[in-house]
Amino acid sequence: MTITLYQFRISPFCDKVRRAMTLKGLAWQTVEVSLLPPARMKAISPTGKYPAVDFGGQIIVDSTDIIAKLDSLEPAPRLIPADPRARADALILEDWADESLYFFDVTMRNWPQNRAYFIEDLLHAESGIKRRVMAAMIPGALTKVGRTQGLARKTEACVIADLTRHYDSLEAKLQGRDWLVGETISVADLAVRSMIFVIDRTIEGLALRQARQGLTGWCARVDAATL
Ligand SMILES: N[C@@H](CCC(=O)N[C@@H](CS)C(=O)NCC(=O)O)C(=O)O
Repeated sequence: MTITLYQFRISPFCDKVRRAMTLKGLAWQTVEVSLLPPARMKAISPTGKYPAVDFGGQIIVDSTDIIAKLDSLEPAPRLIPADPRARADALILEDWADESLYFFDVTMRNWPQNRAYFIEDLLHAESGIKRRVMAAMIPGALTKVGRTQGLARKTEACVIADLTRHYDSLEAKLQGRDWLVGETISVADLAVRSMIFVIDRTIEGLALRQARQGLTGWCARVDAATL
């Protein structure tokens, strides 16, 4: 079966799916999606969000659903734990990464001191007039997303304090353990690592992560298994 990943390369949700497929030893092809024109974004994914994966004609949208499909397609190694309590912990952590940590990416990468890097990451596949239009649009569009969710309404100091608390929680959770849930790598590790990967591309996020030994060691462990 041919597997095609439709992606924005820099999206942490797409990174999560790529890591899952690598871990499972699957082969896939990649199609980079353009942000313009907006109508085209719904050509493959009805929600206009990516990743979307075409599994031999069956399109699945949303990294959580894609990972469930990958577990049924190639059960080893299993990413969604079989044990009900471990499964609950892994899925709750995945959702926390996707719905909370993600907004630190959206908010902090859009701060003026981090923006040039962000625009470069987002627009790596674009050129010419399309690139210039998008570079002008992106900061405003992301500010709107971040303010609607709420995090981008906070001061930089408050956002950094919130991220510090989250990273302290992860550091404590990882003390004496290799993985976030149970004894093996799971979807929780992939989801959280993918978010930290993009938050690392901010000056403040990188400094907070590098100051935590357990978290940094775990990042290297997840990368060794999934990149
Ligand atoms: N819950 C979705 C979130 C995917 C998502 O938000 N992707 C962003 C890129 S990081 C996107 O496609 N945004 C385009 C849009 O919102 O129109 C998942 O896990 O796949």
